[in-house]
Amino acid sequence: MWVSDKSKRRLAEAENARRNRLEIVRARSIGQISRRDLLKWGLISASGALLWKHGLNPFVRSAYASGNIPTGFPPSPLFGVQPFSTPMPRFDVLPRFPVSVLNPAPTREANTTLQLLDPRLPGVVAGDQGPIEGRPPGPIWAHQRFEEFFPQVAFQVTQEGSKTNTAYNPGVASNHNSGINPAAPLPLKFHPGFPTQDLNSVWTFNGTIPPKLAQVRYGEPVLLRHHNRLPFDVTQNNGFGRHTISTHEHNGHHGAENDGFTGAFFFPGQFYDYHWPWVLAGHFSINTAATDPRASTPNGSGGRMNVPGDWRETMSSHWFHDHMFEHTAENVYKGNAAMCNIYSGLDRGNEAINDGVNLRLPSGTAKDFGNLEYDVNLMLADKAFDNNGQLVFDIFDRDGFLGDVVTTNLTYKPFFEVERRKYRFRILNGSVARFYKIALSDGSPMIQIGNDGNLLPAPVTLTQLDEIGIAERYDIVIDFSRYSIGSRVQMVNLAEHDNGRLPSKLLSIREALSGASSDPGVGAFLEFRVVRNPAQPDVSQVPPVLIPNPDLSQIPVSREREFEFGRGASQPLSTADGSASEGEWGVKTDGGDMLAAAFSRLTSAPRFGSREIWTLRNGGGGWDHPVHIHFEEGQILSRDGSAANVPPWERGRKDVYRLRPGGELKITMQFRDWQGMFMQHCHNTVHEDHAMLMRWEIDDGGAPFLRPLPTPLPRPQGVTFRDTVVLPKA
Ligand SMILES: [Cu+2]
Repeated sequence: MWVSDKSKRRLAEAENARRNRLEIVRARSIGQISRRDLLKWGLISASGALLWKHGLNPFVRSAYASGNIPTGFPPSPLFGVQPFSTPMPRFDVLPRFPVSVLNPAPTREANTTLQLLDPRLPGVVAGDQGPIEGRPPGPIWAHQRFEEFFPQVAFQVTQEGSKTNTAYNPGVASNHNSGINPAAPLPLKFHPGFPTQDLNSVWTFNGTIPPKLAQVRYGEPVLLRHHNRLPFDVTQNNGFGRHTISTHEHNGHHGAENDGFTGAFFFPGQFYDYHWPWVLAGHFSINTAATDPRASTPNGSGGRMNVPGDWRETMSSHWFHDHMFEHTAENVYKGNAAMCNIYSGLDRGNEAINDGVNLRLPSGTAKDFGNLEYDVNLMLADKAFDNNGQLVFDIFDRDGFLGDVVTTNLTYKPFFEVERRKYRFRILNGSVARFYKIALSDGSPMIQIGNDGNLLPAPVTLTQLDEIGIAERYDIVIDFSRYSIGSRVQMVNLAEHDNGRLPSKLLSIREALSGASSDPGVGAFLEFRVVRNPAQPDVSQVPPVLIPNPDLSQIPVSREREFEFGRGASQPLSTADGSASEGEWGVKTDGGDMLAAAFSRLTSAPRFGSREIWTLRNGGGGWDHPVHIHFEEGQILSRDGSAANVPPWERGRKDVYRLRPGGELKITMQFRDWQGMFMQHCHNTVHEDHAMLMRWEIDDGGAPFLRPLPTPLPRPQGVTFRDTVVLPKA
């Protein structure tokens, strides 16, 4: 490509600006400077935009000719790599261990055994000691009903810097993984033609790629022991990422001590035990005698075991990721993201068992449950790289960071070999701020069967999916039997961004494939190659009825609340102890002030066992917010005032609610089974970090809970607690 001298000069300027800018990003990421400092120095505006000063703003659109979006950096190098030149790795299945492998054994209350602390930790001097587990101590943070739901399966994972994967387990034979030999060591690269990531450029589960998959089933409680092996020294982060973490099982219906509360983070050298009981919502109030065969779980030998709870609350596709206060975007982007498939009698991951309950969705037949041959996890995430090919992130785009390299399962533009039959794809938008609108390159149909954790009441056939918001999951079925062997068809992104606030334009398939978009995230990002007929006939089904919604009409509504998500937030609380954030994005509750996040502030306290209606309103038309409410999925009652505006693919249970520009949603949810402090926030994680997040809690269901709950303040020497500030209408 011919580049003029002027363009070269401007690219050099941009590279220089990038370096200056990254110095500030780095200083901010390790707590050396605050937003207030940046305001004082005149480097950012009150709205959070980095000002054009001292060469700090490298984004000069015209410098890059076409093909750049505001990553905040010059275009990412692609090292001459061609699209669709490498296979897409399937997720790396986490081994399921007996709990007896955990040493020390898990405990109901946090394990406060002391260890010597590393003096590189913040606020630590040689000789200091601190607890081995980072979970806040005492009865309020004990695992609820631990003995009743004593874990039967253990996952043991680390968070650590980039290393080569020598234990890859895709869970399928290599002919179902595009021929990848799992025994071959897998260095941490986003494409075999890209450079290996430096130790502290990428921090993933177990330090490796592909992303990890946990396979669980209802009625089988799990203990996930998460070891923090990130650098003790907070400055060892290659420019972004915070070494403290809190792991959120996204939409888990678990006690809050296991929810990855943003203020319950833990330090390098510590572990945190997350207890996931895997009960159906309504466990203690509906179908308590477990007589309904639809509320059930695979028994391991082709049959079912009934479980209590409401079968219409059965969930299928989760993910888990970091929730560190003010640093979630950096940490998730840096690699803290995994998926979790939940199996049940209805959705057991076996397409052959014909028992009148099993929906027989595409999966496989060899195992009782959890077959992955035709049930494929896809994680979409846009990334950006510096001149050396190392992952970079820019916290100064407060609209929302956008990468210019779209990856699937952390691989740049891969291909995936398929058979002529039906496949299920569990698609996760694991990006920071990017929405995707997915179509197939030939315009042929896909069948959407799930939205977020839940299967829909009925499948929906679409030639273009809706824009999938950040953290949303769309489960779809594609039938490749319509193609001949040798055919290729691509998954295409039609949603063009020119900033992180929302998609700027939706393109036709032809436009998206033409390469004319200024957004390199647009176009084909994954290629399916139809390589053979299936060895066995495809016996999978997509039944016309999947999982209907629970009927809540007989359950009284105890309270209605209103939340407005917008810009111009204020922070009345001190930020000195780290529990309150500055930031322009905020949440206005029940007509009060637009407030920036503080995890020491209780905004709403629904009553244990109650049902409420929440209105979620977008305070502006110039942005979209995918709002995530933790703990129980909800039903959308209306969109912009009318139930008719709720599209068929949003009529199941949801945990992320796209507000759409200027939009308003009414949702209803229940507050059952478990207690503690939870959150509601925008899942554009830049908005979340700056500071569109609020704490709510269920605290009146009896001992040991208190109203309000004390706020944890983690330190390496141990978690202390402070008083909680309660909003008057909470
Ligand atoms: Cu947002």
